[in-house]
Amino acid sequence: MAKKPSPKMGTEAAIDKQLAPQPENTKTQSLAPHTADAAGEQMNTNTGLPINDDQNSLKAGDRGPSLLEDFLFREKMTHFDHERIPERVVHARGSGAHGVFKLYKPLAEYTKAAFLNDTEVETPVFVRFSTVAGSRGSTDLARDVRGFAAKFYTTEGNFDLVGNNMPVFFIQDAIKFPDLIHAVKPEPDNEIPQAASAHDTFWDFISLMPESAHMIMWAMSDRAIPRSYRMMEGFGVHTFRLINAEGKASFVKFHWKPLLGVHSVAWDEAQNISGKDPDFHRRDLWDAIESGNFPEYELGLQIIPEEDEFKYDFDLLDSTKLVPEELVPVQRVGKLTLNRNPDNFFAETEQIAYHIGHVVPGIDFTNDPLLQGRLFSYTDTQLTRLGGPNFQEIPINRPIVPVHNNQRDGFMRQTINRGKTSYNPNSISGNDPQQVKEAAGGFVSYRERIEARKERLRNKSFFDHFSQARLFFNSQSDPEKNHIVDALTFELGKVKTIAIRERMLGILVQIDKGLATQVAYGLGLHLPEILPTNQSIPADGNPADYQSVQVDGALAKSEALSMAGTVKDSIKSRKIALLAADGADANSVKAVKDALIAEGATVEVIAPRQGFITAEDDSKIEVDQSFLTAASVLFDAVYVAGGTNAVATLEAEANAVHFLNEAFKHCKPIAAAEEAMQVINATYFSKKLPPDFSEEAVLSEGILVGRVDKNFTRLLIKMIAQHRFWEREKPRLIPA
Ligand code: HDE
Repeated sequence: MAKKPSPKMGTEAAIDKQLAPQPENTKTQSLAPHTADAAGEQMNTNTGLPINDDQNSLKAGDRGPSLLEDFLFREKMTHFDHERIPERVVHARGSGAHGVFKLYKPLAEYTKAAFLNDTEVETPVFVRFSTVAGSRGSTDLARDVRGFAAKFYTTEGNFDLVGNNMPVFFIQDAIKFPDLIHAVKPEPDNEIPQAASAHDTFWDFISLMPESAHMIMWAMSDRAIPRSYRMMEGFGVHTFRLINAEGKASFVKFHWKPLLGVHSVAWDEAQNISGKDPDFHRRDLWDAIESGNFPEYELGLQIIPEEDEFKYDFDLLDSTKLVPEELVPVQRVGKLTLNRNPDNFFAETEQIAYHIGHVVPGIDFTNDPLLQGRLFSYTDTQLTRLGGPNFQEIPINRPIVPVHNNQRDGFMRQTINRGKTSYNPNSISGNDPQQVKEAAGGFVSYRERIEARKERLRNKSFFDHFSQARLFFNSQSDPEKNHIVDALTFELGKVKTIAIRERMLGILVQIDKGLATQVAYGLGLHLPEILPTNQSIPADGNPADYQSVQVDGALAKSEALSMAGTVKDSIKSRKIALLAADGADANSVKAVKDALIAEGATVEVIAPRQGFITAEDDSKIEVDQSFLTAASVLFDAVYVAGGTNAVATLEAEANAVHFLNEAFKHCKPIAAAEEAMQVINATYFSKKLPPDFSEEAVLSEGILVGRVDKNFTRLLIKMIAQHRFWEREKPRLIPA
């Protein structure tokens, strides 16, 4: 008979401590027992044997062959040989951070989820951002969707909000996901191209899937090349359900709204960043957190009463559709702050396992066929990626509440379950662990009434593929529209099969004729006649499944879909390049630097060489980077210092002039001290300067030259906060 040992001593007490309920908000503390720190420690093997020599393998004589006996060598090398695990089949490239979520107001009216009811609690969260198509080592700046996955460690278990930075998806049914991913990944014969959708197989598939039209508009927009993970929105994509304590359900769409606004880079810039710093987003996230510029996002909810399920001209269960914010406003209900970098990339960011099925009481699913398929895929993929069914025991995946069930054994089991029973019901252990009654917090699936025939079909309410694609395009500003035209012309221009390009034009023309005309022009092709909507369907497809339904009276424009009106009131955490050389005017350098830093920006002095430059007054100015290590694409704005000798050097320094030309090309704010006009005159844009540097001109053109005083720095800050001056691209003549 099982005997409860008492009193508990030594290791037993330690085990009890681990198994005991954890106090709230203890994800960081719960990771502590698993965290190793070698500071001041001796080196030993995995069995604890102190190591005397880690430099030399065991040999027969000092020049002799190595010996098989060398168990120290073998342990070290065997571990190393097995250090890699399969990367994620999608979203392989990612970066993570710890944070906390704090609620603004209790949401009891809609949900009984504890973490959405208590405004006092700080719920620990781990977020992983990612690209989708590229491998683990691929560039951050690929044109791609970004993953935005958040694991909330709540007192009722883990809730995972596994979203993207775009509110819709390419396909309506999960059964098409393997096809979509096979099409976008590098082509299977030569594994080319890496982390890019600009190739035949992707566009072949897309041109045959009209349902992807809306998502393609997002993927070809600047949303696909964010300036920073800190400056992009997040979306749960599917419609979920919230359930309150009375069992009443509402539909909900989840949003993340970044407090710094939504900002992007230029496509040419993105391609350059990929070469200069492929870790650009990862570094940006890491550096921001290290320097205390904690990324912040508000959790937004679009709540739709159950009675309104059929109120819209699209189906709430169709993940290629969004709910326009004009129809259902986004309520901001709480804030996520990312405040701690991981201690170890592999143990935390790589091993974290998200799953859309990790919900808490008060949050439930709908019958969205994309969502339903995901419910299968996530656990399934972790079994291979993390090597078996015990991945929930990896420290980063453990909930902050203790886990008790009758699951046992399997590869790498960590928990030492006591007792004789691992089944339920049992009488030997008092039927422990006990099921939890609904009233006491036990999870109960939403009692949805379903009367249905089993069949492989899609409802007609899913067939309007173009109205929201058009809504998105029509909602963009002119520069944003131009970027979409350019992106499509670039991507389709890389497609070798002309028939695929033509078929895509057949899709685009159904979204917007002007858009299709411009892309056709760039490709040197004729615009196809507007096709009856089912003609772009594969011969063996079921046309009825694809025929697009045109909806009359749909919303013409939605401000929320454009980035033009985003937050532009802060330069916090922006990176400013300060170009200088020997003889720089120390006073104005200091004035500009101090003013920018006071507003939360980072300033780096870039000069012809590293070390120090000697200023006009003989003082020393520390250089952060030389023109060799720095590049304009890694900065948000540039300022050229004054000082007679400095400007003469910079004017003659081809790299400095190139730096400015490139910043101009990418529509960035450019400023210079009055004397540095000489350097500006060496650029190709000197002929395009505004007639004056009045406040109005500066804030519309993004160029400021003048005497450095309080008004200058005030304008400089206001100008940088605008982010980009896309209007500059209008003449479309800005090579660098
Ligand atoms: Fe995923 N997705 N997905 N996905 N997804 C994965 O799970 C899948 C979809 C998303 O940082 C995989 O652990 C299917 C939509 C993110 O670790 C896999 C379908 C959205 C991440 C998987 C979708 C996402 C993943 C690969 C179609 C936005 C990265 C590794 C039904 C709402 C999470 C893994 C991280 C990862 C399957 C579609 C978001 C294979 C079958 C829609 C952010 O399970």
